[in-house]
Amino acid sequence: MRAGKLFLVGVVALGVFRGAWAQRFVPNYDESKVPPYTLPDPLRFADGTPVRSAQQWWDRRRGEILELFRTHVYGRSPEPVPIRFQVLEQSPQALGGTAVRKQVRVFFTKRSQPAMDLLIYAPQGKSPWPAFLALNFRGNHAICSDPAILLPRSWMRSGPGVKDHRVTPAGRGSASSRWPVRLILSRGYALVTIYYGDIDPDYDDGFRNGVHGAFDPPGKRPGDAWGAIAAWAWGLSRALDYLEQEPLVDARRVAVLGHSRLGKTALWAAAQDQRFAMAISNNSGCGGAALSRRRFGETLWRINTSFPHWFCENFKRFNNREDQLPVDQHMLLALIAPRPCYVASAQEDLWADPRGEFLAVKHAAPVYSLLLGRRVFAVEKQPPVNQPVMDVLGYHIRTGKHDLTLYDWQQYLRFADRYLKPKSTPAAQDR
Ligand code: GTR
Repeated sequence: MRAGKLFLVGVVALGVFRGAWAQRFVPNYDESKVPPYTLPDPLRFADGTPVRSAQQWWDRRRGEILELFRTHVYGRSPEPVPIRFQVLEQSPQALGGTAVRKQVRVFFTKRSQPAMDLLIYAPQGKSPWPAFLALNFRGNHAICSDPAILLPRSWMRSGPGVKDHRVTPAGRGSASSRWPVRLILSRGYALVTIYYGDIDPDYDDGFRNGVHGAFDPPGKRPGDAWGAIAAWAWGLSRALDYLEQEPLVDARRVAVLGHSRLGKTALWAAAQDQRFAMAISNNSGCGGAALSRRRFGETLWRINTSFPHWFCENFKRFNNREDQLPVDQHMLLALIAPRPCYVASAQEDLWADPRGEFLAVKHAAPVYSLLLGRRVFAVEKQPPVNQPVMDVLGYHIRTGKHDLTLYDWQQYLRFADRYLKPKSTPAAQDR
């Protein structure tokens, strides 16, 4: 008993100490203090020889880079599993008779837990529709005030309408500013969203709950075991498995989108799963679109200290040793090539290093150019605020804070109009 108590006190003290330590971190926001760095070249094999053709990229280099991210950054996910699903609810006359709504529970195993609830809104009329697939932070019911949306049953961190980590109806519509549902539908897209905590609750529990608990073999976790970001990304791929059998959605025209930690997740999902036709990273920052070597704003040490469960254990070896990493985040974007990929920053979101996000796009561009046989994203300087650049790689920095806004969505819809609408799917044609 005594030893147990002592242990508990120790663990709590350690937690407090770690928290205080993390708080003392002073981020660098001064461009002149960004250390000099050399990025690894996505178009050179591990042995230093150049990648000369698209064929060589597909045959060897892409696989090498994917392995490096699995081993050192996000960890290795389990193989896909056959999913089961149950349609929980549907209505052909949702949102005041303007939309089709469907809610589907997807199970990863033969058991009832863990399971994720997909909320699908589609325009009325002739399906299948191209779609945005996006995880959400606060529950499906928070994206819109539609009273028919089922409440999540999973653990949720404190916030509007959450009591003792359980969701109450008070949270309905509380995140609706991030989800312009009617606009998305009016433009001819479906929206599919899932509460990310259904896949894996976002706290450091030693990987016991969520899909980790269901799929991790017993015993000590290896250094490259999947972290939470990899788990959420794996869940997105299982959602796409479901969408392949969903008549409302054209699974060959799905853009995977995410904000912040879920932007990191969207990128890793698209990098691994080439069925995603498009990737959209909104303010994803460190471990997402931002170059780690710049150490501007959030650094690897800081992210691995504040969120020890997000990446694989091996990633922590690169805390304050960014130059030793065999990859940087431009190579994550390169893994998505030649599929359309859009990265968005916000001017006041220095923590996420807007310039580092832009530079990752720029340094991924040579891979796109090689695969598409033309110069892609010929942009030398970071564009001014609110002036998006849209090639098959897209980028904008908008005014304002870390958030997913209507302005962001308006650009994503334009981008999707170019690349996800029939007659204009260059990625599909080029491949
Ligand atoms: C921050 C974290 C960022 C970003 C953000 C979010 O605390 O430092 O990397 O992921 O959370 O997801 O909201």
